[in-house]
Amino acid sequence: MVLPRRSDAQSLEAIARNASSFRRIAARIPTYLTDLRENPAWLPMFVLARTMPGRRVHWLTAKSVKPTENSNATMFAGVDRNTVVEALRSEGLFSGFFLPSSIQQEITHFAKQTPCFGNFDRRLEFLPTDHLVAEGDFGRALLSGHYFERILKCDAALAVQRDPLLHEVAAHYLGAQAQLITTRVWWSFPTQSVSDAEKNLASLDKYHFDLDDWRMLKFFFYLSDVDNDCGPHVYVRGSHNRRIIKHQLTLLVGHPADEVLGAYGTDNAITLTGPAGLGFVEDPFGFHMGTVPKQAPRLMMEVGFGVSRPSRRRFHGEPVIR
Ligand SMILES: O=C(O)CCC(=O)C(=O)O
Repeated sequence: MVLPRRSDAQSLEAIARNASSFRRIAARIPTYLTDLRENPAWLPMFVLARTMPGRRVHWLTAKSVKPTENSNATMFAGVDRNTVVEALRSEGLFSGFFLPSSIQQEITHFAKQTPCFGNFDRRLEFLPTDHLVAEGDFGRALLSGHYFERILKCDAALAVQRDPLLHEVAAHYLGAQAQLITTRVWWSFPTQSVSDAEKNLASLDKYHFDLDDWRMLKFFFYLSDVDNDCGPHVYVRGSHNRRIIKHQLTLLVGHPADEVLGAYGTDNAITLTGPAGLGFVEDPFGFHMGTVPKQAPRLMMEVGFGVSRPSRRRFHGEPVIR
C-alpha cells in the first residue's frame, strides 16, 4: 500500500474540508434566500456585519438607555445587571443565571408531554420520549427536536422570555433599540450517522458565529443536566471583539476548530457544563457551537435579542427546509 505524502494528505484534508463547508452552506441557502425575500435589508447586514469596520459603525448607532429601577420582578435574584453587561463587553459571555426549579421543571414537563419536530422538519413530528422509536419509524437519525411556536403555550417559558432582567441586560448591552427576536426550546439527541448538513442546521460540532442581525445577544438555559457527554455548548471567550481578516472576508460563518482555536486561543474555549437550570448569555458574534450529545439528550431554551425587526419564522429558529 502506498501511503500519501504529507503534502498529499494535507491537500486531501483541504478538499474534504471544502466539500464539508460547501454542504454546510448548501443546507442554509434556502433560508438565506427566504430571508432576503422577506427583508431586503438583510443583505447589507449579511455582507457587512461580518467585518469589524462594518460592525463598529453599526455599534455607534446604539442608543443609550434611560435609567429604570425595574429589576425587582426578576426571577434571577442576586444577578447584577452591570456585572453581566461588563462580562459581555470584555469576554462576550456571562454564566451564572439559575432558573427557579419550579420554572425549569414546568418547561421540562411541558417538553416531555408535547410532540416536537425532528431536524427542524415539520413532517418529522414525535414525542421526545419516543425518540428511538421515531428514528426507526422515520428511517433516519433525529439529531434535534424543536417546538417552534408550540413553546408559547408554556407559561413558564413565557415567564423566562418576559423576565425584566433579560430585557435590561439586552438594552444595556445592545442599546435601547434591543428587542426580543427569538424564543425557542429544543432537544439535542445522541444519535448515529448524522450528516454534516444536519449538524449544520442544528449548529452542532462546528465553530461558527451568528449573523441574523447586526448586534445580537442570546440567553441560553439548560433544562436538563449537561456534562461533557450531554452536548455542552462551547464559547470562545473574547472572540466577539476581534476577528482575523480571513474570518471577515469570507461568506462562511463556520470555521474548522484548529483554525478558530489557533486564532483566538485554545484556553479561551469555554465548555459550559452544569445542572438543569443553569443559564448563560453570550454575544453570538463570538465563535461558539453546540456539540452532539454522546450519552443523554440535552433540553435547552434560548431567548435572543437583536436590534432589527424579527421574522416570524426565525423567532422560533426555524430554517427553510427543502
Ligand atoms: O445548541 C447549541 O448549544 C448551540 C446553538 C447555537 O449555536 C446557536 O444558537 O447559534
